[in-house]
Amino acid sequence: MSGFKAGFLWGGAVAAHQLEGGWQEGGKGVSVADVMTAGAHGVPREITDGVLPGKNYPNHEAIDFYHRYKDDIKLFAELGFKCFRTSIAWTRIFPNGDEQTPNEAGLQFYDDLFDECLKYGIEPVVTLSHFEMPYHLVTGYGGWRNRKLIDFFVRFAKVAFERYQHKVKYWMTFNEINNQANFHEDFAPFTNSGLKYQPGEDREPVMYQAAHYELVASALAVKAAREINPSLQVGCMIAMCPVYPLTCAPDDMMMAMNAMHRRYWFTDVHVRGKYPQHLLNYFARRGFALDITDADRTALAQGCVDYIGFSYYMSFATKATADNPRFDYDETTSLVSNPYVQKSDWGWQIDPVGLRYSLNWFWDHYQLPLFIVENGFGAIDVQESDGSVNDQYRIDYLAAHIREMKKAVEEDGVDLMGYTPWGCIDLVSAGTGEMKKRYGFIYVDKDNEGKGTLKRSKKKSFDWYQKVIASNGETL
Ligand code: P53
Repeated sequence: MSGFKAGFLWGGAVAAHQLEGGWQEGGKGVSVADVMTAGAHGVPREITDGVLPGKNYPNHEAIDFYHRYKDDIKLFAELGFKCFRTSIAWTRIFPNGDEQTPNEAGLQFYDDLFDECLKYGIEPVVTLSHFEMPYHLVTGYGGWRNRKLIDFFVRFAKVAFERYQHKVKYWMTFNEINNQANFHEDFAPFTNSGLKYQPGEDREPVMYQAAHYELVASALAVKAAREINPSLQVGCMIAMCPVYPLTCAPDDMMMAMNAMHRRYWFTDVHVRGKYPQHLLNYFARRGFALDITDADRTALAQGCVDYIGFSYYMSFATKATADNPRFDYDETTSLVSNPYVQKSDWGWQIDPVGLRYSLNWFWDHYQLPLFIVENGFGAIDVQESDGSVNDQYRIDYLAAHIREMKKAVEEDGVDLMGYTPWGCIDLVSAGTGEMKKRYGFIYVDKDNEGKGTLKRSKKKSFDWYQKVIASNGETL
């Protein structure tokens, strides 16, 4: 007997900008993903001033899911998916983000896409904002540093809830909202919040302000969803990389605790509807004067999420240093390598036990249903001359994580709703813009330079995952 509950949501996850392509079709506007070039491991993606000639923008075509979704969903059905997590490209619905009325062609595209899923009994799970906000909101408003974005997002969310309420039950507001805790790099502030910093600008308070507006917008969206249709379930989406102390030295433990505070306070606000005191004290100590109103506090309290969606790829480690007596966490300098785990080719620390730990951490803190909406192994696949891809390493990674997830459910008693491995079909990497960092059960013939037939084929992991789902996680 499997410990996974009846109706456990086995599936796969993607995001619109990473697979759809069709960046100018159906009236779609330019998104932040459309102005990011391809990078590589150690080579950041360039964020250009608009779309410039001669640059390689991998998201413009991606894997052309926009035209091929029917065939791809057929393959998902063959895998036995119970659900399919994708996002709605905000720019298909509101091309510039600040329009009063939505773009009907964009709305129709997602009607057709969700219908295609439902035809096979696959339940769509939808993220509203997954690293693809309208670029116009960056150039015209400064991104989420501007309070006006709350209204634009809530308008978008309401349109989506109203239109798809009978097709989509499970929603998430902001993908990996806490990535921007890494505010010294340009990637997360831009993809999360459309933030571009001035040279020399104090980045940290800007990040907190943007995150605050997003949390208010998220809470208002949750409230709106309940008013539109009480059966809708709206979750948050957190990037979970648990931060371990490098040693059991008490100061290392304090450093790890503070790192967890700085990365996961977002969850506190989403779930409990208010800021944790440690963060308010930190704002006071640093002299951050943020625009947080009484109306915002009321909104946060009235818009607590129904479940916690999270991604899990890796764990982090940290240690205290003599020059940091307050244990302040800075994601670009505070992390150290964990000597007990292996790393992927992209330096991500592989740690299946960390998934069990993370499930327990969330459950102990919040007692809300949990949904693992991303997990996976980005790797270089080799297609043999007969077209096959022997991705045993991916099977090993996923099986090890599912084993730990099972212990969290069966032995530790966490309430887990489902599991959707990332990039179930190969797609454009968010972090690097590469095609060669692959996650899929389905291989897509396309390379980093954008060349290839886009033909789909099944990898070895396809048959494996099909059996995992069919056995409700018993056959690994
Ligand atoms: P890529 C960083 C750390 C953890 C998850 O990532 C992250 C990131 C951002 O790179 O992103 C999530 O494609 C994200 C997806 C993304 C996936 O993880 O960089 O929600 O959009 O594709 C994997 O290998």
